[in-house]
Amino acid sequence: MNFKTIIEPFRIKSVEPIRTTTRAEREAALKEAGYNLFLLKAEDVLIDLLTDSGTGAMSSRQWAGMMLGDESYAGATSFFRFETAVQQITNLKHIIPTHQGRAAERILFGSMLKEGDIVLNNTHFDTTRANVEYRRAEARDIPIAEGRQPQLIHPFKGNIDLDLLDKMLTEAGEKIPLVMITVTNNSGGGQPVSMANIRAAREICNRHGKPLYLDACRFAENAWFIKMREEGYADKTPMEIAQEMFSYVDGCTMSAKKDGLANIGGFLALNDNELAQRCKNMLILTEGFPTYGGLAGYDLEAIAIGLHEALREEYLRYRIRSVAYLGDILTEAGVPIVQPPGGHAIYIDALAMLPHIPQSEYPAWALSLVLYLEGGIRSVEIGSVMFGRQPDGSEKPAAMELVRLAFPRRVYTQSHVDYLAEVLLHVNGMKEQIRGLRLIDAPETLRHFTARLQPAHGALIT
Ligand code: P70
Repeated sequence: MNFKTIIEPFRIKSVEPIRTTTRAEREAALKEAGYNLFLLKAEDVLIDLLTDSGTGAMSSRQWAGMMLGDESYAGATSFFRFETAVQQITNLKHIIPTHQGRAAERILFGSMLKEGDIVLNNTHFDTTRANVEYRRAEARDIPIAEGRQPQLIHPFKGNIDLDLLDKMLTEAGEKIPLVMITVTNNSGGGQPVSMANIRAAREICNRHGKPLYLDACRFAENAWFIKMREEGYADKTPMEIAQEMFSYVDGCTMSAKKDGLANIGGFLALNDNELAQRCKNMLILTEGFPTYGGLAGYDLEAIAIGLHEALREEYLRYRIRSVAYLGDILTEAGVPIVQPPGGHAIYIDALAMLPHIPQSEYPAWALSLVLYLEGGIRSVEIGSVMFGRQPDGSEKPAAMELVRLAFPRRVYTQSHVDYLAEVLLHVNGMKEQIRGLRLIDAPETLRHFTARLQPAHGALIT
């Protein structure tokens, strides 16, 4: 039988209550949090779409696997199970566990970059950019032009601009120690990168003698989009597609909090023996011995199992469909979102929705606050609070002003999504009343996490 309803491919064994608050309580909580959703107490949030990172529900098999965690300091069985699981997918030689993705970034960039270098990437995400800049190097984004037009439909909007890649490697090759591709492209709407694009980037890097790395956080979702959209892949399994993706790269950084389906963890994987040795030395200095890298043995077990669960077809079909389901309702109602819907999130195009708020007053940030105020929903701004501050201290508006509604994996059901849609349509109906904000206190790097803001015109809603 071919029934068309796509169901959550799991049943629920353990539940966690969520708490409804009143609008007055949320208003007070927002004020208390300096108009920054990162500074709220999670118990004051009804539906938490701040991030899909570390917020997924682990399977009964993962929890069972955790009991097998071997907590030996060195040479733990759990490490070898983890290493085998990662190698089966990536076929990379050195697998270095880290406590999360940004630790892998710091170690890789700390071993490869010097002041004045440039890293090319389809689009760096926040911590990746910050870790490049921390080395006094430049993080340069070169997505295809289509990737910066929210409403435009294109199957692989995450692609890296191959002409620019070749041109930059020709003109400034000596300053570029590595090239990265982020799958899926998080800052650009959770958009996938095609196999053809990765393969072509590999060829270009070969011609210039440069290593190519994947920021692989959402590799399984990317593999699913390739299966669905790219010619020649419909009959391949997500595992086979992922294996081919990794076959083109010299290494990867990974946050296992995404497609590792774990609550914590990550890794750096690479082929170069000498570089791996330097990275391991740095790992020992700040993370831990190379067979645990800052994780417990049981975390390694959870990741080993999670990476493979994330590649299951019925899971990926449900995952991508449940995000698209919200996208369809919003599109139908005329709410401007990044098209087509991404793999892990829906991104609302706040510039299009709130044209009356200038970028200097952070329209996407304002919209994310109103979603919380009206419906208890926590999202995240991907706009000029996150990306507006330049390394020299100047301000430059971000390429897009987006509100990301990220879906934790296997956590919310269809009725949660229906509720979300209702709140979003309500907020869309009052959009003219939403007003912008100004920053009153912000750190120099990664300011979105801790900045405090204030309504620029007396109130958020007038
Ligand atoms: C997210 C989180 C993490 C991330 C990523 C890519 C493409 C590396 C990392 C770092 C971060 C975040 C953003 C807003 C709110 C909460 C959290 N992305 N590369 O949600 O990995 O976090 O393990 O150090 O997306 O997208 P890690």
